[in-house]
Amino acid sequence: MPSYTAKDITVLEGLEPVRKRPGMYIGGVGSTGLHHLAWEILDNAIDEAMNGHASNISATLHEDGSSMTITDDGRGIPVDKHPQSKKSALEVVFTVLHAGGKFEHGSYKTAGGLHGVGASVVCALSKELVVTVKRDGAQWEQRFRQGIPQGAVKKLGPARGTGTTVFFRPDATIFPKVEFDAAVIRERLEVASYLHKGVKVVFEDDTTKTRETFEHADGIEAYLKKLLAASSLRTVHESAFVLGKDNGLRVDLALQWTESTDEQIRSYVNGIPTGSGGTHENGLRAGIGKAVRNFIDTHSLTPKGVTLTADDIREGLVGVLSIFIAEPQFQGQTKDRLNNPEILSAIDSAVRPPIEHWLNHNLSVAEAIVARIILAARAREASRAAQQEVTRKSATSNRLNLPGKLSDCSASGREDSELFIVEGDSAGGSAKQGRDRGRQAVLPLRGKVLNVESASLSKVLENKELSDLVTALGCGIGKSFDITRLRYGRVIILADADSDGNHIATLLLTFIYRHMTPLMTAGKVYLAQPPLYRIDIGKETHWALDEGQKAQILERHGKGRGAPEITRFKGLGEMMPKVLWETTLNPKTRRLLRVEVADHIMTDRVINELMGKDASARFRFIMERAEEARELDV
Ligand code: 0RA
Repeated sequence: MPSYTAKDITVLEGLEPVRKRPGMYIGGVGSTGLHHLAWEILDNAIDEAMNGHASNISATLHEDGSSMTITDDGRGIPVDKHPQSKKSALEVVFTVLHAGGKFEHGSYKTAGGLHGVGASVVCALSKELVVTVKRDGAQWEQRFRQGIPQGAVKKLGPARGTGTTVFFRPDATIFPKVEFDAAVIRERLEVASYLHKGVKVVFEDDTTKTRETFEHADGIEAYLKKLLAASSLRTVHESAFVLGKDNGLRVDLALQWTESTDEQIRSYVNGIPTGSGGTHENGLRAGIGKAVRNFIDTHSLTPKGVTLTADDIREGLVGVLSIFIAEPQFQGQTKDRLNNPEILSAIDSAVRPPIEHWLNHNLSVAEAIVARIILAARAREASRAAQQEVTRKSATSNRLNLPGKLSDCSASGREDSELFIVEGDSAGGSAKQGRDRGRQAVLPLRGKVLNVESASLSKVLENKELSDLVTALGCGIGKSFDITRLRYGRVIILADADSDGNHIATLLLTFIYRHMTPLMTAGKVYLAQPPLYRIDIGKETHWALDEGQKAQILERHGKGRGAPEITRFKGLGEMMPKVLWETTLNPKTRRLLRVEVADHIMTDRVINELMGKDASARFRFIMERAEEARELDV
């Protein structure tokens, strides 16, 4: 490696544009932009480690929550004078936009972050930034404010070893909120320790006085293990497929087939989490598909009469993919989908031969995987007929096929229409009378809703309550689910505020999550919030959703106004239609919880574990979901 000194750094431009238009450089001045500052400094430290010069990184979130220090034990940023500008290299790195080794040929390779390139942006947007370097037998320091050096780099005294420490405090005149989120930082550091195996990453959170060390010799293989353990999914084979490649393009991959019915791949580009459908993920899918198909064809393993689709091959697959490329381009609403077209075939051809090789050299593993794939194909073919039947019945055009119990609304099919799924006939009756007939439809559910977690799809479709629901929604089910045919803008579960009600809501949520996932991920599913108490104080009536609200209302309104009268509702069925309208149905006064799926792997775990036999556990599940759900004032 050629020696790298200050003369290798190209001078580009000053920092005024960064302070004028911070969004151009960090994507905005909200929380994401604020954390971007930390990622820039962290990436520089990680680069130093990736290039084999550092093995320890530590990040400290200081007690104030709005300043950080990031340290690495790498070579230390050069402090010698730049021949043209007469400034230290350190100063150039922190005050000149785009200064850094990355764009220079022959200096050193960086696959990951920007190695100094983003440092000046962080400096420009920090009220205070202090760099401390240990190298050449001494400790050096330079201080900056809003990107302006407060003097030259100075020698503090003799020191052993090498390394770089950057303290920075984001500028409150740029960022409306300067507090970092410790959980976000922790997650990024933990993932970094998996994606860069062997690097020891320490997180010191002085806001809570806690300290954690992340270090994984097995890299993303360990990451996959952790994800699988957390999800409690059963695996189809013992050890994962693991690939670590670095010839021009660095690719790390760990794959394992499980009994899950979905495919879950986490992907990263340059250590940054990426969304589904990027060119790297598509390349991976193509590569896996071709490798497995080749193996199956070579060994003539397809049974007569079965056709294997790409989805069958990847059903149950859980994996982590991490790649490092020079100039990633991102697309999509949240800019998290990789868009570099050349990456598709590059990843495809990087993963296909090794996967095929692995299958051929681990025949018992391959056999288990192929059996899993054939099972997926058979299950799909067996359920297709049943699915088509239900889908046919639920065709939007054919209102005659709607379930008899459904009280439809005249606006069905419109975005502002709502379907209330109501537990029990008497509650269903109140809802029917109390609703806005124009916009609100009611489907009462009578019998037990089947626990779909332990039932096959054909059993699910035999269940009257669930098949009525499928028909009312109009989208079909499973792989033929088509959200564009949804007959209502919102689907609202209305169940009693007791443990039975929670149980039913949980069963319904599980059913929707398992067989109509897009309905949930599109944010169409809500939980109604019927009150548990009516509190009459003088002439005023208040409603409370729970004990906490009851106490609050009594505290706020009950003082010195005679004895309040408190009624606890035994169930929705007891509520007069007018009361149900006022408290729970009327969009102007009600509250709804939107059910959101934050993480498919964790949701799988929660459902697998809690939909077992333990009723109290089910109860907890729904309570947790409700807390995660975002509160809406609609
Ligand atoms: C360029 C050259 C050299 C070190 C670095 C950059 C460097 C940058 C950062 C940013 C955070 N930590 C860092 N550590 C090192 C050194 C070249 C040499 O010593 O030959």
